[in-house]
This record gives sequence, structure tokens and C-alpha cells, in this order.
Amino acid sequence: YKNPYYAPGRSVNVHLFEWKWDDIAAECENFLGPRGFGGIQISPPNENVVLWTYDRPWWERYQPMSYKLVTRSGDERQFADMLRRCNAAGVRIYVDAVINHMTGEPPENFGTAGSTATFREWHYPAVPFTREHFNWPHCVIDGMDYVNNAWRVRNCELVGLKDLNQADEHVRKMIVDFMNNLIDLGVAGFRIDAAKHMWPHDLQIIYNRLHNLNTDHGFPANARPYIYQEVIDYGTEAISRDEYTPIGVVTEFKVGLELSNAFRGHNQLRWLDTWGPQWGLLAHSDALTFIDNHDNERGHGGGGGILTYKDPRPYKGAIAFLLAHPYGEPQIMSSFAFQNSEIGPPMNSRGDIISPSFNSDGSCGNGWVCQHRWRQIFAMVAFRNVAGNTGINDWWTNGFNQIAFCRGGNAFIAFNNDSWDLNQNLQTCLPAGRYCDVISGVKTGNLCTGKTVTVGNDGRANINVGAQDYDMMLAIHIGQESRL
Ligand code: AAO
Repeated sequence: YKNPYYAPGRSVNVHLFEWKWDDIAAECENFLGPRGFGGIQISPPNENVVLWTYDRPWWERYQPMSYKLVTRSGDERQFADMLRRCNAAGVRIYVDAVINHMTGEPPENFGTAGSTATFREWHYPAVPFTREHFNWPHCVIDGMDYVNNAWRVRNCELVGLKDLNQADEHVRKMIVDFMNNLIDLGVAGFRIDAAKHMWPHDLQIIYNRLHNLNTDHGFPANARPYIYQEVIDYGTEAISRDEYTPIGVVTEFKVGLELSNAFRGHNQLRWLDTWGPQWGLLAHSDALTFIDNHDNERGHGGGGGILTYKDPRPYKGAIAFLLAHPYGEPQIMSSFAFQNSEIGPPMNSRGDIISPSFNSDGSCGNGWVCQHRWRQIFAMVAFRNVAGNTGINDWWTNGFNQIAFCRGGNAFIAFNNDSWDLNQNLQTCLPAGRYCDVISGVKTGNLCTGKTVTVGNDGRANINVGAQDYDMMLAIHIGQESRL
């Protein structure tokens, strides 16, 4: 359950939050495939309650009405088409699986596939679920439970959402059938929403009943789905991430916290020489790593000080470090712009999601941020692919907030988060040549629109990252050189 089964030479999972299936299929073919991205986390594909009362908030998708594959992102035919096209483009799809609960007691009773339910009787006929399938008698998690009562965190309701009992055989069967349908359609794995709120033993039984990945979609025989479990653990609660690592990967929230802190200038970059488990992080192969997610970018589920697209300079720095460093399996966020933390994706008056538009420079319009199309970010995906499974060598620091390192002999990156310029002769580990910095520009033919770095026969080069430069990093790698 710990192998994302990326196609060879690819890496990085991008969360295309609230995107439509048709748009994702096109993005796989036009952008993500050609740019070397490994996979996509999609929004929940199963039917959710429609909430006009709150102007169709993004979070309505975390209130399931059934496991029918009909949402604002598209229907089952569109979903299947997306899988076929993305897998053909070499890009994997991971489903955000909401299996802990159904809805709360919403003011409206209509799902995106037209289903209704009797909320006060815990009755969801479109699955079907009835009262005996939920934890009973019902109770609601309160803040202190997180600190001292693991039983209540798992058996009571998360913010009033009707809490399924995964120890029940019928519940297990409905969940397993739902997930197996997705696997057969070609998905490569799952984000397990609210995993902390389910017993690891029950989850393990569910995972063990999942089919192998579909070989018709290019997966090897006997491949198990990639499973990354959403467990928020900053080290202060009754439930530990370590309870979930025996059965799958876990979201490592400390990564975003620590890197946001460092790139905001509240911790010196020089300390990152020991980045990884020495920082109290999960073991490499257990960690899904990221700066921001769809909750904490907008202050849901805690948050607090996490860098987002709204602080672009340090955010790009933190993401560049996340992708340049070999630790963990990284994910990046691709957002829609928001002022209000509850507001849903761009939509028309009928509630249909409005597709992103694409500007001549490749960036998105119509209210979509598309961090994955920012040059400084997609260039680092290519950097990670070129670095491959090399380690870190030739670490350098000025003793403050200037650092640089190599990935084997393939790639080199330097960061300057000090208030003075970085201007040093450094070991880049690259073969002699003239390289185009992939952060400040692009190389087209023999022309570089950004900074050029000349590496000598000894692998050394003059590296300049001014304190006032547009970005705080400079990155060069093989494949982006021209002859001297
Ligand atoms: C909506 C309404 C609610 C209403 C409910 C039912 O907003 O007012 O009661 O419907 O009618 C999303 C939204 C929710 C929304 C829900 C359903 O965020 O607002 O509720 O859809 O529409 C906990 C869970 C974690 C969860 C997170 C939001 O453990 O699993 O809350 N994330 C996932 C999704 C999320 C989704 C759901 C789950 C539900 O990613 O989008 O909700 O499907 C502590 C615990 C955490 C806990 C937080 C939040 O952490 O460790 O486990 O997360 O509290 O309360 C500091 C704090 C510490 C905090 C930590 C976390 O350190 O000291 O308390 O930060 O960052």
C-alpha cells in the first residue's frame, strides 16, 4: 500500500481541488503528462449533499449521500474517460475517499445524483445504510477528546457527521465495493479522509479486500493500491500517526508546519541539513509530504501559519525545498482563489463549476490559481525527476539562511532567505557546461530567458541569488545545459 505506482521517471502528486473530470483529462494530456507529473488527487467522486443554503461550499463534497459516481466534477462516464486518458498520458489518479461518515443534518435533502435521505433516522436508501450501520448511541467529538480519548475520536461524530461503523460487515462491504469499482475503473490509490476517526484494524480489513490495480491501465500484476491516510498528528494527541503506518502511508503534517516556519524566516535554513526523521518526521517511505492542503490553506482543521499561494515568494521557496529534497512522497496543492474560507469553486448561477481558462503564458484564469502551472513549481517537478533516487551531497551553508546542495551528479539548487545577497563559488556536481536556471527562466533552443550558470571542469560555478531577486532560489540540472 506504500507504492504510488508512478510511471517510470515521474514523481509528485498534485491535488486538483474541485476540478472537473473532463478538465483533468485534458490537463493530463496537455500539461501534466508532458511535464512529468506522477499523479493527481481528485476531489471525492461520489454523490454528496447539495447545499445552496451555504452557496455550494467546497465542503459539501465531504458529506456523502451515496457511492454513485455523480458530482459537480462529472458523472461515471466522464470519470472513466478521465482515468483512461490520464493513465494513457502516464499520470495516475488517487481518489479522496470519504468513508468515515455520511452527511450531518443539512438543511437540504438532495444529492448530486438526485438521492434523498432521512437524516434524523440515519437512513440513506441509495447505499443503503440504516441506523444499525452507524456507531450508536451517537455522540459528538469535542476538542478535549483529541487530547485524551481515542475511543471517542473514533466512535463519536466528527463535526456532527453521521459516523459509520466500519466494524459492521455490511458497512465494510459497501465501502469495499465502492473502492473496488474505482480500482477497476483505473485509479491507483486513495487518500483516506478522516482516517484518524476510524480504527486501524477495521481499515486494515477494508484495505485487504481491495482488488489489485487494473493491469489494463498499465499497472503491473499484483500491484496494491497506494493508500495515504489523513491523520493530523503534531505529537500532542491521544491518537498517533504510528498506529496507521503499519497499514499504509500517513499525511505528515509536520512537514508543512516546519517548512512554512523556516521559509517565513522563523527558523534558519542551515538547520535543514538534517531534514527528515531527525526532525521528528515519519520514516521516508511512510510519509506523504506537502506544504498546504485544502483544509489548512483556508484555516480548516487547524491551519495556522501554513504558507499558501497568498504568500508566493516563501511558498515557492518551501515547495522548491520539498521537491528538491529526497525525503518523503511529495504532494502539491492546486487551488482556486478565495477570500472567504467556505466558498466553493468558481461556478455559474446553476451551480456548475466553471472550468479554468489558460492564459498565453500558461497560467490559469477564471478564478483558478493552478500552482502546478507556476514555472517555479513545475520546473521543480522536472528537477525531482532528473534527481531520481540520488541522495544529497555537497551541502553548503553560510551559517544562516543560505543553503545549497547537489542531488548526485544530476542537479543542484541554492536558496537565499537572508536579507543580503548570495554570491559564492560553489560545487554544483554537474559536468562542465552552461546551464539555464529553471527558476528564473526557461531554455528554448540555446537561449535562456533567465539566469545562466557556467560550470567549470571542477564542477564549480559562481552562484548568485540576490536578496531582492524575484525568487529566493536557483536550480540547475542536466538536460538544461548547452555546450560551452
Ligand atoms: C461542515 C460544517 C460544520 C458542520 C458539518 C456537519 O463546516 O460546521 O458541523 O458540516 O454538518 C470538511 C470541512 C468541515 C465540514 C465537513 C463536512 O472542513 O468544516 O463540516 O467538510 O462538510 C479534524 C479531522 C480531519 C478533518 C478536519 C477538518 O481529524 O480529518 O477536522 N479533515 C478532513 C477533510 C475535511 C473534511 C473532513 C475531514 C470531513 O480534509 O475537508 O471537513 O469529511 C485537531 C485534530 C484534528 C482535527 C482538528 C480540527 O487538530 O488533531 O484531527 O481535524 O483539530 O478540529 C492545532 C490545534 C489542534 C488541531 C490542529 C490541526 O494544533 O491545537 O486542535 O491544529 O491542524
